[in-house]
Amino acid sequence: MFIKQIELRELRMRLLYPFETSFGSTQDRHIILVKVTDGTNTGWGEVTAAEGPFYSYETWETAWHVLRDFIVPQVAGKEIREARDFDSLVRGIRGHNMAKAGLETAIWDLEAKIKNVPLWKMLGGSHESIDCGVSIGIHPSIDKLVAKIDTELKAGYRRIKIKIKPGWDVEAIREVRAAFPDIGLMGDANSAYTLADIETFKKMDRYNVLMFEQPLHHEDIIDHAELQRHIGTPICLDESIHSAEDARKAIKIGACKIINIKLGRVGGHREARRVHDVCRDHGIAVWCGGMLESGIGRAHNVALSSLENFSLPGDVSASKRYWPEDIIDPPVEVSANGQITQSNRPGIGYSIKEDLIERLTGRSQVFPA
Ligand code: OSB
Ligand code: MG
Repeated sequence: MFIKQIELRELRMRLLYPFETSFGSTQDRHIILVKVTDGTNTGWGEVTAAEGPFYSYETWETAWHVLRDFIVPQVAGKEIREARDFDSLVRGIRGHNMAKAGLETAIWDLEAKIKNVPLWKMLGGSHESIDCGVSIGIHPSIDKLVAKIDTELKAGYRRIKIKIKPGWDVEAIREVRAAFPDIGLMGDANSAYTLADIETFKKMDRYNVLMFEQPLHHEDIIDHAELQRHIGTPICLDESIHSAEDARKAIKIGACKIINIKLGRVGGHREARRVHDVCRDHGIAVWCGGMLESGIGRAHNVALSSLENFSLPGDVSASKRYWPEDIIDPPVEVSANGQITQSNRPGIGYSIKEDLIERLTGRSQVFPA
């Protein structure tokens, strides 16, 4: 596979609604797209870094810098056997997994298009349709949160995740559970707590919650293992897991019973699959996380979720929950029973609306120039 040309584009896209987590609120997104071609076929990937260094240290601006100055020069003009060989070209660059994943996932799409197979099949996936959940941000009141959950349940979603933070936790969980006694419910703290908050988790432990996602520090596994010993509700790690090695160690010390896999956080499809395999081998369930992606990142998440051990509903939901108009055609759609069906077209399986992308583009750069 000859990596003839790589194009970076920075898009500005406004979410339909602001999304609030324990680390802040976002609505105006900057999305970096990566387009890669061998001269005949084209692959697309998305950088999932956010506007500021709050979920992780990466931002769309650091990703642009690291792609332009370090990652792209290692890859443009090179011949690689398979997408999985991308790793060997960028091994010397530490961290910046979201920047790497933008290009890595584009190369997977390109390889699948060259081979004329759907990406999910090339990845070795088996789920022809995937179960979908939603992630619901912090709301101005519990009544508004309950109303939002009601809407999402009526749309068919199979699992509800609410964001929690100190002051928006025990009561929110208790009231949501009272309003919906039987739903699959979970809370995501995005690292808002410390071990001093064990009592808060013991209180929330009573409401039959599926899991608490990343309750403690974004780089911790030790304290998570201690918290897990005090509560029955499974802990799911998000921020702390950047590789299959991280997953192996977290599992070994009992820091989690579930792992959320995000392509950006782990650096792309190859490492995502390795995390998946480590978890499968240890009986740890995984699900696919989301980063408020455009349709391109979303399509990659749908394909990834086809792997066998993605056995819990992910944060992979319909395009129309996020965007007035998505940049792929058709948009990602969720059926009335809360599922997305895999496309059987080559690569990510969706058409790219290049005219719309052009209109949304703030800046772009082509390599080699
Ligand atoms: O922690 O899973 C998270 C969004 C941005 C940053 C971090 C997270 C999230 C979400 C949203 O929960 C998932 C989505 O709907 O894309
Ligand atoms: Mg999370």
